[in-house]
Parts: sequence; structure tokens; C-alpha cells
Amino acid sequence: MLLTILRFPDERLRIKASLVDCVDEAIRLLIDKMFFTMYAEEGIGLAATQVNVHRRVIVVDVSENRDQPIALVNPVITEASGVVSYEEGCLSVPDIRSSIRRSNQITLSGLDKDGKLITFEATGLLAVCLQHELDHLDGKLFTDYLSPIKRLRLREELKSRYKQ
Ligand code: K1U
Ligand code: ZN
Repeated sequence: MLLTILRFPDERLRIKASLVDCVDEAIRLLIDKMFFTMYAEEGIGLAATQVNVHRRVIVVDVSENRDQPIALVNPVITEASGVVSYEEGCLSVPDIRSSIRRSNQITLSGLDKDGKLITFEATGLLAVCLQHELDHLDGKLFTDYLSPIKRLRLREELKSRYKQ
């Protein structure tokens, strides 16, 4: 049930995910496995790209009690406003955190587990997490937003870690 999470700098994290044409049993099984993996790894979100499935599926749960799961298929941001900075982490880039600026309020549409179209607004951490997961589906990592100097420092840090 536990899926393997791809780790930076795995090039498969850069693959752009394709649209899901039908929310069938296989997609529902993938969603269940993604939730299991996200909770097991103590994440607040996970994109299918991170588990080497290149389809547009994400799961998130930013609630304190870990009891407000949201699964979205083919998610699209239709409106975005405001700016917020949040210290982000990523299950594909372990032990690295960095402050990233994103929209503070978004409107999102997508299909739920039953293939029903849903639209909702998100603010704060939920908005940040959803944007982070949508980026994964486009092959983008939060480290791509860092300044060249911060990215260089990160590369050095990861290089020394992999040497040990
Ligand atoms: O997509 C992922 O790699 C999961 C990632 C999502 C995320 C975290 C923070 C900001 C934006 C998106 C994580 O869940 S990493 C774990 C983590 O950083 C965290 C865990 C609990 C509360 C807050 C952050
Ligand atoms: Zn991530």
C-alpha cells in the first residue's frame, strides 16, 4: 500500500502529468494509496508525479486532526489573488525548507473521487499546499523558485549529504 516517493534530483519529477480521461477504479485505488503514503510520511499533500504516476491527481489534508482529506483529479486554478510567504517543505526534497511566495487565495476546480466536478476556494496553508501540488503535476519543484544563490547553496548541501 505504501508507495515509493521519488527524491530530488530524479528526472522523473520533471515529467508533465497528463489529464485523466475517466475517474475509474484504478484512479480511486491510486488515490487511496496516495493518502496512505501521505499520512505515513506525515505530509500535508502528495501529487501522483511524486509516486511516479504521471497523471493529474493530487491529495491534500492540512487539518490538525488529519481528518479532512481532499482528493482532486485534473485540478485547475481558475482565480488567484493576494500574496503569502510560507516555509515550504517537500517529501521529494527531504529536510530542506524554504520560504516561498505564492497566492494567498485561490479558486480551484477539479473532479472528486466520484468523477463529479467540484469548485472551491482555498486560503492560507491549504492554498499554498494546493499550488505546491499542482506545480508537481507540471514537473516543477518549490526549489525552482529560489534565487540562484540559494539554489547553489541547496545543491552544495545535497551534494555533501549524498557523499556521506
Ligand atoms: O508535496 C509534497 O511534497 C508534500 C509537502 C507539501 C507542502 C508542505 C509545506 C508547504 C507546502 C506544501 C509536505 O507535506 S512536506 C511536510 C511538511 O513540510 C509539513 C508537514 C506538516 C505541516 C506543515 C508542513
Ligand atoms: Zn512537494
